[in-house]
Amino acid sequence: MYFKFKNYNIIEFYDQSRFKAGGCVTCPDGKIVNKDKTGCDTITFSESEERMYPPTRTLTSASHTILGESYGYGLYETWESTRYNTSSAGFSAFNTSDTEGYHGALYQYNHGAYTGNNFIVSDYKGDWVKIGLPKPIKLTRYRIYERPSNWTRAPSYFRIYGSNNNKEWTLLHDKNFFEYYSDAHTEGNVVSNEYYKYFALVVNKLIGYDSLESKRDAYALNFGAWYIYGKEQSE
Ligand SMILES: [Ca+2]
Repeated sequence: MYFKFKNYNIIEFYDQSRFKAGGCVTCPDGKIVNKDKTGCDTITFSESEERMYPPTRTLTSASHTILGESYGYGLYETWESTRYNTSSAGFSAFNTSDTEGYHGALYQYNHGAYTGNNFIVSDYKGDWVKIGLPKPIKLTRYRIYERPSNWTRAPSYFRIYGSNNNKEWTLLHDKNFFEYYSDAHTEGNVVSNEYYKYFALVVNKLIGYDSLESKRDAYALNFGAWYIYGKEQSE
């Protein structure tokens, strides 16, 4: 990783207050410095306010560039484990005018419980949606909205993972109980000290698993929207 802070560059990043600095006007290259207590200067570490990613909910394809926004501009990439059809692929979870949203392949779930073999990390199975952001963020919270006409197919028990290489994943959130609010969303806060460029949502059980009504319809993952909130590092 490489960061630039004021008049010198951060070569290695140990935690939020310790860095190895190089290319500095007044510091020797390779010196380890502290955020507020340094031998040469004070590094001001800052991060943005919590913001929504992507900044506009207008993704129309698996590789979509957002321009003209004050933050979060650049390339957004999405992937999905299975899909019902091309218009309901992973990107549609990030397009709010499309209430149908992401729709996985049929019969991957039985009465809301996952029966397939897809995963992000092998100890937790489920259909999944992944997104790659232009810049890493520290995930702070999320919201997931049902598709109004197919609410029993929305995520109920799920995990959220983060990655910086789209290969190795860190578990950030594990929701293992049913919780939906009256305006058809579930949400949660996430405590994470790391910045990640990729996020994955893996769904093991659908609302229909706990619902007495329309339980039989819960045989595919389908939801309207996934909102991601986080903070990015300021330069
Ligand atoms: Ca949508």
